[in-house]
Amino acid sequence: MNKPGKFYITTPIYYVNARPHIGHTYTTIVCDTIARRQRMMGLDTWFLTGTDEHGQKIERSAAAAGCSPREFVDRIAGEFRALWNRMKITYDDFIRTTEPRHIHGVQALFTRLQERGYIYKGSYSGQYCVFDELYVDAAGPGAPCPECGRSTETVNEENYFFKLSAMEERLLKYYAEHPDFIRPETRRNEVVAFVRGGLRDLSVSRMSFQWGIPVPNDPRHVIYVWLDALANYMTAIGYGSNDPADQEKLARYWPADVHMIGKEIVRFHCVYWPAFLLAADLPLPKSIIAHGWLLFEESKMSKSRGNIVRTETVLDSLGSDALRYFLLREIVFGQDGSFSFDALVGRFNADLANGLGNLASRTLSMISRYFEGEVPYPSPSGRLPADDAIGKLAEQTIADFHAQFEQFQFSRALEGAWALVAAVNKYIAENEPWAVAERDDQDSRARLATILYTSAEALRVVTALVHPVIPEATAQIWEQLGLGDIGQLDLRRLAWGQLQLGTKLGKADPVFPRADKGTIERMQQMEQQGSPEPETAAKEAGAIKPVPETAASIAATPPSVSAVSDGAGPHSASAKITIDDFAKIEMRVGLVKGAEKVKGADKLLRMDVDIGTEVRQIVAGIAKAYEPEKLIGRKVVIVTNLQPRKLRGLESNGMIVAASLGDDGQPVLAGFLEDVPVGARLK
Ligand code: ME8
Repeated sequence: MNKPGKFYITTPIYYVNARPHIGHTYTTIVCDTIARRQRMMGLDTWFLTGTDEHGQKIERSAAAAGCSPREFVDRIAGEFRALWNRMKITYDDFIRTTEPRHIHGVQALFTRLQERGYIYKGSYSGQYCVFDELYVDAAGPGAPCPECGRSTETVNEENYFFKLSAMEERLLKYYAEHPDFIRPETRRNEVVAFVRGGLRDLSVSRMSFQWGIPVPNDPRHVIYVWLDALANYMTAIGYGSNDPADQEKLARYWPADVHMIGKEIVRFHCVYWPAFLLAADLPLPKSIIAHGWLLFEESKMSKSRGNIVRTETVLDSLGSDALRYFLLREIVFGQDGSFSFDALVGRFNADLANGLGNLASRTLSMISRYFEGEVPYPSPSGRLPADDAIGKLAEQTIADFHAQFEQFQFSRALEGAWALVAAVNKYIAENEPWAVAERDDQDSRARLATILYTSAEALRVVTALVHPVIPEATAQIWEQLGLGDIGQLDLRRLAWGQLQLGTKLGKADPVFPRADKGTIERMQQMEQQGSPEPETAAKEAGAIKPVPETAASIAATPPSVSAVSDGAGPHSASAKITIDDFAKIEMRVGLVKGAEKVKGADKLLRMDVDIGTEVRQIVAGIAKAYEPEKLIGRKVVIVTNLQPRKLRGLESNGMIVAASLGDDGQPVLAGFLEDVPVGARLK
């Protein structure tokens, strides 16, 4: 179903059990870039993002944070929105799954599936992974989730089921007839293989918790969080509403052109979502594009692994354009890619400050100096092959850039644009306009005009092409070129030679001041110090899994919500956990055998702690409060069954328990008045 002239793109709706990090930002930047470009290509574009706010994981996170689910989701959803606003992400709508419009839409979809005979009542007995919100084939109580390895929980419930098994053939037929439906090819093959392996009916309701959308006419059940979440793509544009304006919007934009997702949620988007839509007799999205993971220290950046980079750190240091450029240029779209501060600063200086920034400032300042700030016209006589070569390269770059962008090959497209930047910088160096300007004859004046026109025109072409990627800097360069508001540009018409003679330049200011040597270290320090993470404890408790946590983050956690509280914070009754939950945490008496400061991290201490059975290395954020020498020989409390995590390249194998005082979370270590043997368990 083709609707020419419109383009509808979505990000996943992000879980609100963790604050946004650079992984979420990556998907959002990719979508924002595509949306900006499609608008510049004249398409009526709708860009949707939002937050996924229901489910057991969120309910537990809120309980652990000591607030109501409503307060909790409002706060974190607000943080996502604030970050996107700060980055000037051009989303047209932000859907929250707790909004009435969404709730009505999901219930309407559920009813429609029921009426069409695809939902029936049965009972489910098996394992459920709360972290993935996924029913899994796992051996029994507590068995690890095959997807993520975390403990699963046993569910014995009366449930509503969706007849997924009935959709096998239809899905396979659909994939075969729509080769572009799932991209890239590798993901498509995985999905086809998965469906060929056989589909079982899917439980689409839960009874064991409340924080969800009630099943219509049976409010003891809430609707399965993935059926709830996936429907956002339609409810946000009016599905389920009777308002004619909503219906018009739905008819205008659905089906979506692109659902952009990370590769770990392919199954939900490429099997469940199309199955729901086929069963409901609704049109399917045109394409689902799965990108790879952003890795940090070789593993997927995720809050639960404790290896995230906060987006704010990069924004505060280098700005949003730098991050956008880096992520799109450095990562081959579709594949996993590593994030590092070194690479970020390296690219910033080489490509933005020295490359594009330098081209802009030298070209504009020479036009100001030699032609009183008015674009000179290239003289028809005395042209050299080098002048024409730049024009040809620019034309080729425009064509390639468009083709590559359409294929989501962002890094190749940018590589091509920067090859043009490098060629023009080289052209300027070789043609030495400053030397030509010294000569006072008419031919030299004409030559100077040609060199500067050629440079300025190439700058204009690159600026227009990369505007969707680095919108702020390019808007400035555009103004400095005297071209006004870049938002008015029609990218379809971009061609070589459109810069008008006599265009009056605006005021020239450098757009990318070089990052100095200290930038990397400052960013590392900002990450080290972090910002208060109110959901840290919450998220981990929500997942009910081993928690890679150390006092480093506890110390940075405000008391009211920290894993260890000074008792000052408000804790509601809903914050209670069962004795079984508590029993999962193994705490033992440890003896500090050695302690030293971690180089370059003023908050961290590295300790060797004897826990009775072995000596563990533990890294904790207590260096501001404790001298290392004074800790040696001290008995402390260690959480011993946490997954190890890396801090500053050092593995921390356990967590030291501390109270957290005041606004800055000053840590005070837990200890004993009586003598206790090393290795004794706390219960
Ligand atoms: O899965 N690298 O939400 P979520 C690249 N609510 N992308 C990453 C990333 C990383 N390290 N970490 C996160 C959910 N992302 C569901 C989605 S949609 C109907 C429901 C991005 O908060 C990537 O897009 O876990 C990934 O798919 C998404 O965030 C997962 O966000």
